[in-house]
Amino acid sequence: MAVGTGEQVKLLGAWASPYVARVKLALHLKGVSYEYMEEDLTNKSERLLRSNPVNKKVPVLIHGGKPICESQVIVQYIDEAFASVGPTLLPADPHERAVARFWATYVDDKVLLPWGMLLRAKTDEERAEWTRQTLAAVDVLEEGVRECSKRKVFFGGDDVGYLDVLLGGMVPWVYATKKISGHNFLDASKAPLLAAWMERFAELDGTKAVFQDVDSLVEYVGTVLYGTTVSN
Ligand SMILES: N[C@@H](CCC(=O)N[C@@H](CS)C(=O)NCC(=O)O)C(=O)O
Repeated sequence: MAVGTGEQVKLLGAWASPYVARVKLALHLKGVSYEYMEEDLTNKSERLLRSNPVNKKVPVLIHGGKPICESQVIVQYIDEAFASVGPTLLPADPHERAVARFWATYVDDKVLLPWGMLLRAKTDEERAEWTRQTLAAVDVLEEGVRECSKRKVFFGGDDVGYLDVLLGGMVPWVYATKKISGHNFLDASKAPLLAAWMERFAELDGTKAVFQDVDSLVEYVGTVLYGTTVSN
């Protein structure tokens, strides 16, 4: 049962997914209980195909039998549907809300995309190019979030907010990527604000319950993305 509504909440996910992790983070931070259903993405269930017929991807949140797709949309939905419980994730001010959404979209389009390609790269040239693009995007992100964070503890202010949750899904992947490629994308010398934020975020009780084991992610990249084992 979900806190505050009485309607059942189900999450279709895949354990390694940073997009699924952000939805779990939002549910945990809000204190919404839910049933988690792991999908085999090589053999998608009827439930997934029926719930997300357009993209056929996880995460999908099913609330009271109705599916909601796309992690950013889901996190916003959780904030609105469970407004009476837990912290409010999106800022109250419309402009601040728009800025948080802007950077969330930037993270997906400009940071996660080349990062994912880097982890799938087959040649050194490809790897170098995707690394360059990811590092360039992180540079822009560091400056952008510096503007909107107003020197508060989290991007949401004194408490975790929308952008924290969206970036938070990447945290275990930052550590896994470092083990795999040697690159720490949120290195304190290059992205001091993001690096300090990551340490604070990783220390929260709610995040530890959600974060994937880093060595399992490293193994996942070797066996699932490459089809071989990566030594770390
Ligand atoms: N934009 C989507 C991306 C979700 C996504 O890429 N999910 C991956 C797992 S990390 C997936 O379901 N892949 C299955 C497929 O592409 O067939 C979101 O934010 O929810």
